[in-house]
Amino acid sequence: MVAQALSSRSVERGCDSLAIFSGVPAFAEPLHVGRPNIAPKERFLELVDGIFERRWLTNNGPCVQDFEKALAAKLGVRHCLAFCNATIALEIAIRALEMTGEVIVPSFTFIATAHALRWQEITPVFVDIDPLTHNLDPALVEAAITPRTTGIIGVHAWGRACQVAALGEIAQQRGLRLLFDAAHAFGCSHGGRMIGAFGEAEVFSFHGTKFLNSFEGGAVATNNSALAKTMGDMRNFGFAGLDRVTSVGTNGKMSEISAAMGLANLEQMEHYVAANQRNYSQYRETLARSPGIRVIEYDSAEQNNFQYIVLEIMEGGGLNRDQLVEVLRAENVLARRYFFPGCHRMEPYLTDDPDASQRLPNTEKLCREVMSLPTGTAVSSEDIALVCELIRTALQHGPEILARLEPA
Ligand code: T4K
Repeated sequence: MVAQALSSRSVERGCDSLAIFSGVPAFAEPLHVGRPNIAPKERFLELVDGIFERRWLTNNGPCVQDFEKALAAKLGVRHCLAFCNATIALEIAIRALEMTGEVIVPSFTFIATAHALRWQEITPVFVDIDPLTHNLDPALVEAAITPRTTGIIGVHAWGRACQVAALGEIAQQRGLRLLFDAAHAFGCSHGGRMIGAFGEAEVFSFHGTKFLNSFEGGAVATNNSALAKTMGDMRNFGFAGLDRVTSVGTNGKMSEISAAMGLANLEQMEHYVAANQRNYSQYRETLARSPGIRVIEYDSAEQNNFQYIVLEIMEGGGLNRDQLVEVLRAENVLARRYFFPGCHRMEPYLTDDPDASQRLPNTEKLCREVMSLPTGTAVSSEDIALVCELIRTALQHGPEILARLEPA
């Protein structure tokens, strides 16, 4: 979205000009969080031509094989298996790792992490996160282990790595399986090593909203060849060869058209990182001096994909996060409250354990304070400047806005 989206009015004028009062949105069209990064159409169509010529549409076709090779090379892992989406990939990895009973996960994640367990009659045990990193707190993980615990799934929220060494140590000492949900973390590193090589396996998402997309898609990276073989069979109905089914399986295959999009996007990866990093720096610099806002940080010693612009709107100031989101949505800036309200407040988990929130104070707080802003290749520098102006105006005039929204 570029200049034509900007309205002529200046947002410096004060809160009268905000669309929540004036009804005239700053953006003529919605500015979304999660607009896909899209490869040049010609390159994608070139790969699609090959699919048409070969008449090979799915079932481990050449595009999928090329995509898997390219992913494994990028991540520095022995195996990278492509899947139809990350949710099925998580389910298969969980099953292949023989997790049962209880598995420790954060509640501060997309619902798919918890559902991938519960779908298989495994209880996700929600553990609180570190308020700074937004990732699992290893000390609390250790404290949550029971005789029924069989595994830990860490989530690298926003692409920032979990404490993989501490979690690895706990898993090893307590005989637990260790899997990472790396849905956000393609192209990110930890300790100079690409995320993908940690734990027993790591699961990426290539959904349209992700840094690297294949329309829908996912992958599991692992250095364990036996595990890769098991997951590969499960992905294909349990077939271990022609006419030979050796275990129960499902259909988790990636199609050729998805792999073509994945390959075309992979070639653009550096361009996407550069755009995201530019956007992130602009948001960060512009909002740096705004009281009550914290823009999450990325470790400059690591590789980051900068896919998420995540703000914490501290409570106790003027507008709270929900009110700010409401003000922005009126302007057509569709900020999102990921991962509100937390998995533990969604069904069936809320009914299973209605008191979980008491154990999860940091999750609860972040679910009230965190919001994501639009970024990616579809967002221009002018868009960001205007979004930041709107945020600053809204926060500066917090008390006045509140008084007008909720007249006494
Ligand atoms: N683990 C974690 C930690 C995850 O975050 C996710 C997915 C998963 C596992 C599971 O991965 P997959 O099975 O999906 O591969 C979105 C995505 O659907 C979901 O993939 C993602 N996480 C989650 C964080 O966000 P919604 O319900 O917010 O999607 P939706 O439809 O509201 O889209 C978000 C925005 O993106 C929209 O406002 C418009 C824009 N958009 C979306 C699509 C699909 C576009 O502009 N174009 C598009 O094609 O879940």
